[in-house]
Formats: sequence, structure tokens, C-alpha cells
Amino acid sequence: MQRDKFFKEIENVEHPNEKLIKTHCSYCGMQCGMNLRVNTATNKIIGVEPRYDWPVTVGKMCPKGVTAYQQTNHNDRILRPLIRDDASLKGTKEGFREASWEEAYDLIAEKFGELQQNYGKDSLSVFSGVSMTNEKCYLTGKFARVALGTRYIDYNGRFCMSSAAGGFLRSFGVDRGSTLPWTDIHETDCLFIAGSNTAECHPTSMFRIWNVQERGGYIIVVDPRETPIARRADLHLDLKPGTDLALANGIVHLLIEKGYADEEFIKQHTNGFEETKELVKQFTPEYTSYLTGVAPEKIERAAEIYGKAPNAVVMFARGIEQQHKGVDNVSGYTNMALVTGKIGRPKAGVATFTGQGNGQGGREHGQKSDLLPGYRKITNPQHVQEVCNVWGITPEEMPKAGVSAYEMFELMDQKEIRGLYLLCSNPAVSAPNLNFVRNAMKSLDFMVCADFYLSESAEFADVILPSVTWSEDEGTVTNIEGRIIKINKAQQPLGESKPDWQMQVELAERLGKGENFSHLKTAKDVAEEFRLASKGGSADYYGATWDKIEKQDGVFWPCKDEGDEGTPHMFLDKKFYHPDGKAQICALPYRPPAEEPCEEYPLRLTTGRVVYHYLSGNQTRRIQFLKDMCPEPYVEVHPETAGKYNMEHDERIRLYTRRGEAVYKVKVTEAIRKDTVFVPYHFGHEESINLLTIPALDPKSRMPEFKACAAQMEKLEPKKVL
Ligand SMILES: Nc1nc2c(c(=O)[nH]1)N[C@H]1C(S)=C(S)[C@@H](COP(=O)(O)OP(=O)(O)OC[C@H]3O[C@@H](n4cnc5c(=O)[nH]c(N)nc54)[C@H](O)[C@@H]3O)O[C@H]1N2
Ligand SMILES: Nc1nc2c(c(=O)[nH]1)N[C@H]1C(S)=C(S)[C@@H](COP(=O)(O)OP(=O)(O)OC[C@H]3O[C@@H](n4cnc5c(=O)[nH]c(N)nc54)[C@H](O)[C@@H]3O)O[C@H]1N2
Ligand code: SF4
Ligand SMILES: [Mo]
Repeated sequence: MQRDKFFKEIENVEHPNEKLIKTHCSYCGMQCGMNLRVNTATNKIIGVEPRYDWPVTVGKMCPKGVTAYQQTNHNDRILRPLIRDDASLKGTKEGFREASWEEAYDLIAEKFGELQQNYGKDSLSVFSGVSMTNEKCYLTGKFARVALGTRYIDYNGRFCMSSAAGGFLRSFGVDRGSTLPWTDIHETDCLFIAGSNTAECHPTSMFRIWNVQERGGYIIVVDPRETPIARRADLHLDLKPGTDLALANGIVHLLIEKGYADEEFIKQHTNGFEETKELVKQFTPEYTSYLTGVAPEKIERAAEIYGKAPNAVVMFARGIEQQHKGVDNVSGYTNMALVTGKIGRPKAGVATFTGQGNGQGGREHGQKSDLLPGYRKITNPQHVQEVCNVWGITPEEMPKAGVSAYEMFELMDQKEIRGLYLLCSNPAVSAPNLNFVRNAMKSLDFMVCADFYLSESAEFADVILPSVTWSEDEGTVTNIEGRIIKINKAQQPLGESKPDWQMQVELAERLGKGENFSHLKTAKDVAEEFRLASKGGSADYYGATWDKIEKQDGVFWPCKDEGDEGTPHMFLDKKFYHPDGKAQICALPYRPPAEEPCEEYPLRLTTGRVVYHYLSGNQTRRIQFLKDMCPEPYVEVHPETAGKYNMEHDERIRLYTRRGEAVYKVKVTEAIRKDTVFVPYHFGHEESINLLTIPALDPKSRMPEFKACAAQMEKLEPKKVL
């Protein structure tokens, strides 16, 4: 192909005075391969080139990826520690002064010490994120439990992957986001994609997804909006937000009724079929249609296509997971694969679109309130002992399980938690029910925030520690497929900024825990300890050495030892991870969203993303190109609904729920249900849609229901009568 030749020729061209550093994008779980261009005279990053030799993304990148390099030497970087010297300005950008690291550490050690002396060990908390390497995520868990000795640690994956994790654990007994490598996906015969705006959120998957159609296969999309992928799909099931479980049950019922069930597979390799068969019986196409708003013929056609396809992959993302029944939705759609036996072989299986760059690895190694490295449980004495052996503490010294991310804010509000070490997350934008969450942060006695830009959350901090961007440190991350890959360092930390692991080691020393941390002098030292800590866990990374990662283009976990090449395909031997080796088909009664529309709040509000911004937007709202492309949020409204409310395109209106309100421009579009409105969530302060969202939590994953609540809107001013 001419085009391929062109890419090959520009690949790896080293210009004079430049070197290329092989690495991956800083943002989403696709972890596209890129080369950072570094000027050898200044040793500064000056640009980027896609990596054509990376097997997952083969030279593809999206608008965020091609501008990601602009973060590193950006004018907004925080270059020295900042200490708040005007408490009255808490909650704003103002009132900070620059300080030395010594002064910042001393202040933190003093204040954290005081709080723990007065209110106990658990008065402190750590809130973290998974845009960090495995090594940093691992050390953050150790820092909380060993250096601070608190039970209260949790992270932004609670708002992201926790329902997928819960669903996979229940269905398969193990939580790897994809049961198969991405390099298989385009070769399947049917992709069933629920609640994923793939073209905007995992854009570099699209060449594989379109290829399924080009090869004569089918794409079925489940989304209340006509996203770019829904537009070209063979079938678009445009359901009401929050009704996925009914749809999943309805499809599973048809798969059984129409004879697509694989009885041999069910008998040999699963439990729970009979109960499930019984439960889904009531979900006839008509009843399912009544609950979901999807036409019965479409539901039947979806079951027929999926049922007939020799190979099929069920894929989903936050659209189904960010619900107060997210875990049930995941198991509900996973039932499709288990009932038909379309799993445990190449080109067939189940995958969630992992969100953050290290959304997979970051949830496995101890940032979650109940987990320790290697996916060990903090409630299992044997697991605790294994980790204690690596950390050099006794089981008595290991704190107990804490609470989930949103619940930590509730404890702050109740003054049970009084101190916070926040890193790699911006909950003042991304948590639900922000009026409450922002007040909870404001009520803290002492708050530290580590970030490289002054985020909306940092505005509540007493001390800000300048961290580095992804390009100024090295380590591993685990991509969307469960493939452990290597991030390489392209430039020295800007100003006085430091990698998070280094700050935690130095702080631990100040807190009197040097003996557990001082041996960690480089990222590689942390990596070696981390591999050891994961050894023997269900997410075993021990065999994934940096050398092997380099040689093999990444290593799929589990990878138990030096000789193990890793596990690209899960369950090829049809052995699932439950003790009896069988997968669980789940009988899941339907329940509606926590808040259904009513007379006062007749609309369904759902939230999500656009291609140009990333998460809370703290990184992408500073990149000029991305800002130009999407400068502000808006509310998507169907033309008929806009007409009913007498609203015009681009008009500013007030959108409100029981929890809060915000003013948005109306974007009139036919690509949304008439009963639903959508707002992207990447914006701060009074533009945050999370002022309106509901903190209804899934009982298992504690995931908030970002994707469905009841809302109303009104015009700001009545139209002038001329
Ligand atoms: N451009 C961009 N890409 C990203 C990110 C980003 O911020 N920006 N973030 C990354 C991260 S961390 C994540 S978690 C992923 C998220 O990736 P996605 O989950 O794909 O993104 P969302 O926009 O949150 O939601 C996906 C779709 O769910 C639909 N939806 C809403 N309610 C429902 C429902 O009740 N049922 C169903 N079936 N669908 C529903 C929405 O209309 C939307 O199109 O993206 C990653 N990639
Ligand atoms: N309404 C609504 N709300 C949502 C969602 C939704 O769909 N709808 N999605 C949810 C999802 S899926 C997610 S993942 C969350 C994400 O929400 P957040 O956790 O707030 O995500 P980010 O914007 O990535 O925040 C990361 C912050 O850490 C900084 N940072 C990046 N890398 C590093 C690092 O290595 N070290 C340090 N110290 N700092 C770093 C960045 O500058 C940024 O300020 O939002 C959730 N909130
Ligand atoms: S698809 Fe994701 S990883 Fe790839 S360039 Fe875009 S943001 Fe980066
Ligand atoms: Mo996410």
C-alpha cells in the first residue's frame, strides 16, 4: 500500500540535533505508540511522531495524542512547591507562595503528625489516580498503609473501572479488562458495543472496528445517542439511559429461546444457567422494549446477529458501567458470551474499553481501599502476610479496608477524615454531586495536592507539590488489553518538579518510615519491589521484566516468571478463575435508575466525553488547539425537545437537578433521544456538570451513577415579544 510505504519512510527519521524516545501517549487506555522528539542541544521535548512499529495502534494517534507533548514544557507548569499563606483564599487559585521542598515536607510532616496524634491514624486519607505508572500506583498504596498507616486510601478508578472490575470478578473470577488482544478484534464477525463512544474515546481502535464491517461482519451499538460509531453501525439500539440490564436480559432470553445457546459449553464450563434462563424469560422483546425504549424488532435482530456470528466480541465502556447497577450491567452483557460459548478462543470474548492510561494496572496493585498488590485482598490474612513480607511490616500494622472514593468525601464532611494527600486526580471537577464534594474538601484541616498544573482541586490545598508529567520519568503501564508496556523518560524534570514515587519516599523518611522506603532510589528500584509484591497474586507481574517488555512489544499478565511469555488470550483452556474453574452466568433482576424522570424533572441527564478533552480537562484545557476545538461545555438537546422548550441552537439555558444547576449553550442535534440530554464533563468551576449528577452508588463497586439522573431545563430569559 502506498500509504503504508509513506509512513514507513517517515518512521524513525532522526533529524539533526534530535533524538527520538520510544514511548506511549499520556492519556487513554489505548496507550498509542509514539516517539517523543527531543532536541539534543536543549534536551527538551519539541514534538512527537506516531510509532508505526507499535502493533496495537500502528501509527495511529488522536488529537489529544498529537498535542500531548505540549504538556511538558507548558508555561502553566508548577515548578516549585507552593504553600498557602492565606487561609481565607482557600478554594481559589490565589494565596500561595513558593517554598523549598524542605519547608514543604516539614510542614506536611508536622501537620499530618498533629492530626494523627489528636484524631488517630485514620484521620488522614490518600486519594489517587491511574494516569500514573504501575510503580507509582504501587508505591502510593504502600505510602498510605505503611508511611501514613491509614486505612483511608482510594482512587479515581472508583469513578471509572470499578464496575467492570466487579462484573468480571463475579463472572470470570478474575478482572482483566479484555479477554483477548486488540490485534484480534478486527478479525471477528460481530462486535456488540454497549455504552462506548469509541470513535471519540478510543479513536485508534476505529480502524479495527471498521475493518470488521469491511470484512463483511456486523457492528451493533447500544447508546442513547447516535455517536459516530452508532451512525455507521449495522444496528443502533438507542435505549433510555440506565436501562441496559433490561436489554441484556432481553437479548440473553432470545439467545436461549432461539437456540443459540451452546449447551455443551454451558454444562462443562459454567454455573448459574438454569436460574438465569428462568429469570430472563419475562424479558420478552415487548417487555424489554417497554423498559428500554428500543423497538422490539431491533432487539430480535441484535440477538440474531450476535447468535449467528461464528465469532463475536462483546464490548462495553462507562455508558453501562457508570450506573448504580454497573456491576450487574457488566455481568448481564457478559452473559451473552457465556451462554453462547463465544469466549476462550481467538477472535471471540469480552472486553471493556479501559479508560485511563493505566486504568488496568492501577487498579490491581493496592490503590483501592480493599486491595493490595497483585490483586490481593486486604481482608484475606494470607494475602496480608504475603505483602507484609515484602513491605517489612507485621500483619497487625497493616491497616484494615477503608471506604470508596465518594464515601471518603462523606467522611471528610463528618470530620472523620481531616487530612488528605491528593495526587493524580481532580475530584473538584470529576466527582459527582460537586456542591457537597467541594465543601467536604474545603472543610479539611490540612490538604496536600501533587499535580503538575494547578487544578481546581489544588485550589483547596494547603500545600501543592509539583509532580512531573509522564515524559519525565520511566515505568510500566498496563494498556486496554492487559498488556504491560514501558513508558520511557524523554527529558529531565522541569524546574524542581519530582516524580510522585520520589516525593513519597522522601516524605516517608520525614514521617519516620525511612527503613521501609529509603532503599528506593530510582524508578527501577520501585519496579523491582513492585514485581516481587505482585508475585503469586491473581494479577501476577513478576515475570514482566523491563527487558522482556522491550523484547516482546509488551507482556500480557498474568506472567509468572522469567520463562513465561505472558497471556494474550485468557481462558484458552476454558479454565475460569473461580475455585471450580467455571464461569458464572448471572441471574440479574432488573432495577431502574436511582432517579427516574418525574413531572418536576422530566428529562434524563447523561454525561460523558468529547474527543478533544481528557477527563477533568486540567491537562487538555491548557493546550491551545484542543481549547480552540472545544472551548466550553454545552447541552445536547433533540430538535423536538428544543422546540417544546422554545430553545434555539447556541442559546444559553439553565439546566438543573435536585442537586445543582449550571448554565450551558444548547446544541440542537438529532443524534440524541428526545427524552435525554447530554453534557460533556471536562470543565471546571461553575461549568461542571457534576454539580448536577447524583451520588447513587452501585452496592458492589461503589461506582456513582454518572450516566443517569432526572433533570429539567429552563430559558434564562423569556423571548422578547416583538
Ligand atoms: N476523548 C477522550 N477519550 C477518553 C477520555 C476522555 O476524557 N476524552 N477518557 C478516557 C477514560 S478515563 C474513559 S473511562 C473512557 C470512557 O469512554 P466511554 O465510556 O466511551 O465514554 P463516555 O462518553 O463516558 O460514555 C460512552 C457513551 O455512553 C453513552 N451512554 C450514556 N448513558 C448510557 C446508558 O445508560 N447506556 C448505554 N448503553 N450508553 C450510555 C453516552 O451517550 C456515550 O456515548 O474514555 C477514555 N478516553
Ligand atoms: N459526570 C461525569 N463525571 C465523571 C465521568 C463521567 O463520565 N461523567 N467519568 C469518570 C471517570 S471514568 C474518570 S476516569 C474520572 C477522572 O477524573 P480525574 O481523576 O479528576 O481525572 P484527571 O483529569 O485525569 O485528573 C488527573 C489530575 O492529575 C494530574 N496528573 C496527571 N498525571 C499525574 C501524575 O503522574 N502525577 C500527579 N501527581 N498528577 C498527575 C492532572 O494534571 C490532573 O489534574 O472522572 C469521572 N467523572
Ligand atoms: S487514542 Fe488515547 S492513547 Fe491514543 S493518542 Fe488518543 S488519547 Fe492518546
Ligand atoms: Mo475513566
